[in-house]
Amino acid sequence: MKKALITGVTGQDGAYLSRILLKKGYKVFGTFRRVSTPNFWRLQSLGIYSKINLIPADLLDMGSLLDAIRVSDPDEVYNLGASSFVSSSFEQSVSNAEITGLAVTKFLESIRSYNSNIKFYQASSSEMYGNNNFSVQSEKTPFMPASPYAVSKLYAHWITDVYRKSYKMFTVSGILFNHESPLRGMEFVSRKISNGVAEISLGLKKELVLGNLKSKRDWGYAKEYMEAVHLMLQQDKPEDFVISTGEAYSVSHFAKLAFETVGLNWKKYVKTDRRFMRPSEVNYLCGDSKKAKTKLGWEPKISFEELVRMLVNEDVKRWKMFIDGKSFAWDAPLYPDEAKLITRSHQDSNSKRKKSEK
Ligand code: NDP
Ligand code: GDR
Repeated sequence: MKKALITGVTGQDGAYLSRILLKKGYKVFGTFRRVSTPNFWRLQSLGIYSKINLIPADLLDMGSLLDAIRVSDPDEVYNLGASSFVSSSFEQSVSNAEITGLAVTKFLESIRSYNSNIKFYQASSSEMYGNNNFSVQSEKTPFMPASPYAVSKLYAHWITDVYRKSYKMFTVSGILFNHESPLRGMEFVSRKISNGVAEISLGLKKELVLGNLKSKRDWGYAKEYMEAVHLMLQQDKPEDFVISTGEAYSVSHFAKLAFETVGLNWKKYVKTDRRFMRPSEVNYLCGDSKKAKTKLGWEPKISFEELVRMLVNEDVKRWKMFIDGKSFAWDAPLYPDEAKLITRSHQDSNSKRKKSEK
């Protein structure tokens, strides 16, 4: 029986990847951080919580990573753990660099000293391309990161490459473009929109406040993307792959389709506020995943329209269950109101507003 160790098992991708590996007969180990309130709702909602062998570990703590490797003795390691919200990397740039970037060297060192035959997957990101002016981005496109998160991911990406070349280890990075699902965190624009649309359609909320409506992203379905991730570690040779749909749409188009799903006109409900704009924005990302199609036999199946409808319908279903008093291990009621959070971006936008009023 193959054994896999996943960091970030409590996150969106960790949950889907775990389910794929369990179905394939793997013994799955997942690391989790001790937090004051347990956050296993994604694993619970996929019905796999009891099947995961949980190991407490923190990417900031090398000893705990080494222990996790020793305890699980894995054939494959998937490093999905990261501080993954781009906006908050502007406010917590140092911890982001340590968790998302430097931790990867600690992990690779731990693997090298325990057993350098372990295969390692690093969750790289399309954010690394930043604003590079290429109409599509492939494995060969130069990187131009535009956020502390993207810089940290780029460090992790290159150190993974260095360990592959220097020590002949099987280390690969998947450069994944945005991928969403009903298990997506609600700070991300996809779920923020689908959840907001669900609440508005049920009369629970009157408006949806967003940031930059013009930026374009290449959005796919997380479950399919995790299938590609597994395939990357089954190749004969370690290689990096872009995973994307090849289609980019604006945030406003996402909102339009989401409101149409419940028969509403988005223009009546969507407002914008500078507090949700970033100090530096990536305007356009669109991936070329031809290499994945050729070598992994992978291509996306779900269309953008189907993805948007899936998210909205699932959020409507969850809110209806909530209204009916049915309990379900889901996230929305647990999130603090974003508009009440005091962040640096909020203060910056307030001071810009005050200056412009003078
Ligand atoms: P999530 O934010 O849903 O999950 C992130 C995971 O990382 C959580 O399990 C979180 O644990 C864990 N984590 C955070 N900090 C630490 C830490 N200090 N030590 C250990 N674990 C930690 O992200 P996704 O599932 O969406 O993404 C998975 C990976 O893929 C991330 O690395 C992300 O940056 C990358 N990625 C994601 C893309 C996407 O569109 N989803 C696209 C490209 C790359 P906890 O629950 O305790 O917070
Ligand atoms: P992203 O995802 O930054 O691409 O990173 P996010 O959904 O946060 O933003 C996508 C685009 O939407 C714009 N936007 C808003 N974003 C949020 N979160 N909230 C808003 O109100 C809002 N209004 C407009 C953003 O400015 C941006 O242009 C995701 C994460 O999963 C990363 O971890 C991953 O590496 C990349 O995708 C690929």
